[in-house]
Amino acid sequence: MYVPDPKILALLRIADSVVVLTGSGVSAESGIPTFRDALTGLWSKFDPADLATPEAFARDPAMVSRWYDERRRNVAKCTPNAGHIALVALQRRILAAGKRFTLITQNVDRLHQAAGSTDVIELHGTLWTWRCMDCGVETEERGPAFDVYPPRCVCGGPRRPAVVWFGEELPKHEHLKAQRAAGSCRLFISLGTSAVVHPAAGLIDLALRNGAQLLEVNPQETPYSHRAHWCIRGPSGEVLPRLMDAVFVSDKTPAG
Ligand code: BV8
Ligand code: ZN
Repeated sequence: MYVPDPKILALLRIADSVVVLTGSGVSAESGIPTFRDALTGLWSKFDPADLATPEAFARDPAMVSRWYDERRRNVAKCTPNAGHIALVALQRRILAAGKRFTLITQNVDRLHQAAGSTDVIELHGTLWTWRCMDCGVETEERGPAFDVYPPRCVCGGPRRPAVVWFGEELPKHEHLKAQRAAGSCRLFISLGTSAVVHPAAGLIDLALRNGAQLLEVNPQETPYSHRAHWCIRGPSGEVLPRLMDAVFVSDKTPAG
């Protein structure tokens, strides 16, 4: 049973600026395979990093768009888990105290928003939006499978998921906002990410360079574990609610 360290509880209470960076591990307990596990079943023979590229789409737009649409429809069946919900409580608590809270995600499933998180910085876009390769029109897709792959735009152009593929630049505005937050926070929480994809993982370096304390929540080690001030080895759906309870409950117990 995980017992929160009193020092991390104190920091969660006093930090005037908290940044959380999430990866696909935070959605694992909602039934969404992590990015590195994303290729199950018929996709298992592919490496996700090979499919999540403009080259793969150019080579086989039908297959790549089908993979993304299958992920979209799988996510549609999933709901936020206790870890997502604990992050909403953390954001509300910190904002209510007049302090700064920034949630940065590499995830493309929008489960943070579904749980109630606001002002989420999406570094890698989202599965729910599809963009025409010819005219650039973007549309939200919440329906059943497309009737043709790649799906076609009204202008006739092929449409792709509005995610950031390997080799593509992160959305400038989002990346800048994330860098500003990471570069000026007191506490940086790396949650459910293998922290190997850049430039997103570089935000952890930025936070450490600015003197932030680093908390890593992940069942596994990552390349940043040895630089973290605290590592909590466990699933976010279990760890976060306990952490929030410990911070909030002790806040509520009468002093003395
Ligand atoms: C770019 C969208 C250049 C698509 C994704 C240095 C600097 C800059 C770039 C690079 C660099 N070095 C290398 C690069 C190139 C590359 C890169 O980082 N490669 C890696 C593989 C080495 N980066 C890029 O290409 C980036 N673009 O650099 O452009 C440029 C510059 C200017 C002009 C033009 C071009 C773009 C990267 C974005 C790629 N798109 N996603 C899609 O989703 O299909 S990345 C993909 O990986 C997902 O977004 C995912 O979120 C992300 C990170 O993976 P994780 O989320 O961490 O998932 P993973 O499976 O790895 O790990 C899951 C973790 O959860 C594990 O640690 C596990 O232990 C943990 N876990 C499991 N269960 C739980 C849990 N944790 C908590 N609770 C649980 N229950
Ligand atoms: Zn079009």
